[in-house]
Amino acid sequence: MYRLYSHNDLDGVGCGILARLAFGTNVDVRYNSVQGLDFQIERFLEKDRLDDVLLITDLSVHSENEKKLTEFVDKGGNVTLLDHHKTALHLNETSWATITVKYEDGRLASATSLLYDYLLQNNELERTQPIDEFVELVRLWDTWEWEKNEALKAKRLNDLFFMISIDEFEERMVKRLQEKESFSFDEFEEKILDMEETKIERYIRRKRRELVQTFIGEHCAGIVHAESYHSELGNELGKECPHLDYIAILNLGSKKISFRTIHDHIDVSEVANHFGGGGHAKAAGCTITEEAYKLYIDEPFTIEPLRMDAFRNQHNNKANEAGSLYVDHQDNRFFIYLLQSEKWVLEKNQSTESYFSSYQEAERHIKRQYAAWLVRDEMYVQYLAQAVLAAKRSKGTEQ
Ligand SMILES: [Mn+2]
Repeated sequence: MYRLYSHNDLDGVGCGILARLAFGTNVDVRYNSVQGLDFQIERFLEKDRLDDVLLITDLSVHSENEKKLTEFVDKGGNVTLLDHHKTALHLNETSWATITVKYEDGRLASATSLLYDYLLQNNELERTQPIDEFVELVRLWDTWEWEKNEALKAKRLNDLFFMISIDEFEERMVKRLQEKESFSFDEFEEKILDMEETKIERYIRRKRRELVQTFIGEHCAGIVHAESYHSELGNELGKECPHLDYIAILNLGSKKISFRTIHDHIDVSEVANHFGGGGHAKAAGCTITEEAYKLYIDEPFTIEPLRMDAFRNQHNNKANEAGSLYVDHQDNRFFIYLLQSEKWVLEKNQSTESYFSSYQEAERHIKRQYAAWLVRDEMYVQYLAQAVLAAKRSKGTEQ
């Protein structure tokens, strides 16, 4: 009997699907959370199943289980662990684990792609076009390579994974990979994926209007309360407001904060760490401690949401050398214009505040310090007319 213990995300379940294709009913597949695997392994080892073939994918074991698995293998047990997480690299020292973060050609590995290679090498599975495509989509998703390759199909595969149960997903995929000549979504799936996409877009637009910004420590943080779609929200809000160092997404029900950043120079795992949490450089989380409650909920509670830049302007556009006008909640007016090559002037209420070598730097400054937004054309025209008039009048009094 084969046993596959894998992760309960798309990459982990991708491994389950490949195992199903290779071993049919002769495999017992269990999906675990990161914390759940060690418990599952302990139960397996207690039964001392020397006839079984144990495969562990997309997860790693703690040091005590590492020791126990080595003992189990030494007395004849059959164990293979395949993973691609950097944190598991030390397991390469054992005889039963292979951790591959990157392929030789530079592509990042995923558990599903590693298990596919393994099954092909051991002649447990035959290479086919649809399986190739499916494995590549899972790999693109799990390694985030889909973003730069704009492989939307990979994102949609993961969306589908979350919309139906794991059992149904597994069943649908196994059937498709056995029967079809290429991998695609069926009509029903396309329909619900389109609906889901629209729903996410609307959700993000609504949440954008609730976004507030404040300085927490050295960082300029965007704060939003949301229960769902944290990855999409963090990504979209981050891209729309690149002056924010990171986005903190709060869920009061679960008492959790998710941190997301689009910037390479920000490490949100350090932010999460400060409150006893952890994660990756671009995505991390923690529970809402008393300190975090004060900083992310209590103090920002009275801050007005960050307004959006006017987007249908003909005249008041960004990086306009003749000038762009912004305001803030205190009704301060900010005017940015080009004085000479690489010298942009920032005026606050018509007196020069500072100089910047690029428009982007000037805008970043007023957005971070004042949460200012680009105003609509009407206000821009009014502002310029008043400035012209004021100049004429002051000239008139001189004469
Ligand atoms: Mn993975």
